[in-house]
Amino acid sequence: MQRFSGLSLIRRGLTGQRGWQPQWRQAEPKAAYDAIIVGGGGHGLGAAFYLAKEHGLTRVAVVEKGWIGGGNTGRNTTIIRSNYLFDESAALYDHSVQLWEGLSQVLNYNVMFSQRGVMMLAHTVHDVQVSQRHVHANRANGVDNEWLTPEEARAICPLLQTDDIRYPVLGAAFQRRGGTARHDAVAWGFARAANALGVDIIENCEVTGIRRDSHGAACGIETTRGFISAPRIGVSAAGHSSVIMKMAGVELPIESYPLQALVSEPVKPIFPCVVMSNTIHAYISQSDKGEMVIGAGTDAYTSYTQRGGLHISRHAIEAICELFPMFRRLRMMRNWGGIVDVTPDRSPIIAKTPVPGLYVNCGWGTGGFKATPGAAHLLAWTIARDAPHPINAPFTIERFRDGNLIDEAAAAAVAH
Ligand code: FAD
Ligand code: PYC
Repeated sequence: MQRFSGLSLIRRGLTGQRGWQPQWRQAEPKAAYDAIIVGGGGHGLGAAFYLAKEHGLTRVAVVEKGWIGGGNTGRNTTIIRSNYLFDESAALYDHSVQLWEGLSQVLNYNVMFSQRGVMMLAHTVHDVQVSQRHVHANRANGVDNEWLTPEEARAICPLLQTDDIRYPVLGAAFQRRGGTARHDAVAWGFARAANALGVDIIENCEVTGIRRDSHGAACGIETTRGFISAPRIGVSAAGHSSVIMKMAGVELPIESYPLQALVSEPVKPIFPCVVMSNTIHAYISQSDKGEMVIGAGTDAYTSYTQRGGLHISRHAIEAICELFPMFRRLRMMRNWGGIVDVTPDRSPIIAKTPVPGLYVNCGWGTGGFKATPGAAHLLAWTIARDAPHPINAPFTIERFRDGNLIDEAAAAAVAH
């Protein structure tokens, strides 16, 4: 790692940072690797890192059609929590939260993981019952979550308006270990650490086909920069997962929708935690730069455009202004969208596929940022051992055929 004294930092800043070394090499594709990961988001970069670090596979390439972190990793509202209902999900998401807790140290890169707490509001009697069920199920699974009265919620988040509004707040579930992290830093930290272990990160290289050998096994990828062979291919391409898997003849039960977010002008630190409302489709936190980061729901129609309908973000802003009247005077700076990959039961797939040598990590929908280190860790395990880890064993493609669904619609938070 490069170290600079204060003075040398100032000198470098004033001279256009000449001499700073890139954090990862711009690798050229080689003819062959031991494993290829398709998709340079946090999940794909993380999987390459864990393949090298924990499984000794260093002839690994991450192939990204654009720039790393330019997909949903760099477009999301960074909410991290593990308060899902079912045992399988609690184990999966809490595995990830535990990895988040040590990630800056493991990567030697500050991913700015901030356990400021995630508050999920209940506005109706039905909301209260569902939320309390989650609190009880979480606690039975050793996942922290607690029920707050409106007064207790206001004590934690004083700007919250609980009464005299269209959807009064009847209480809230609060996971104190939940919070946020810096999205770009997660991609950059994994890229830098994977690169240091010998992984090739190949940007501006689109995968256009998956080649299978005479036995039907995956044996390489066609790309805009030529064919690259590998006996193990992991696809981690979020909204484009079904498109890529179709190249190998695998149909996924996934639909892709735009999901959008927006940020306000920066203001002084005023917002101590994350607040989400599933019922009125809005969620909000404050970034370390001071911007209020606000998220909306998905569009009603499938699409691959990285933007959403204006009425969807307007609805989210109306909800936020109702819950936090003070924010009516904030100016919004920009909005954007990402393409989220939604499964019928709102749970992900991290699994082997019917094609030998082909593995997939997808279906995270609106909620995969929180899972970044966990999904990456489990995908690497599954690729390296050609078998799932016990934590991801239930998250197969076949569960949709066999009926072993893990229905997390109520915990997925964003209506989709
Ligand atoms: P990505 O970061 O999208 O990486 C996939 C990569 O694959 C992309 O970089 C893409 O360019 C690449 N790719 C696609 N096709 C090809 C190809 N043919 N060849 C090569 N590369 C290809 N989750 C949460 O947990 N908390 C949140 O608060 C949250 N908020 C969200 C808000 C918004 C607005 C959005 C859009 C999503 C949100 N999510 C949230 C979901 C979360 O962002 C994603 O689930 C997660 O980031 C997925 O990470 P990934 O690495 O799998 O995907
Ligand atoms: O999964 O917590 C979540 C989430 C919040 C906003 C979008 N997804």
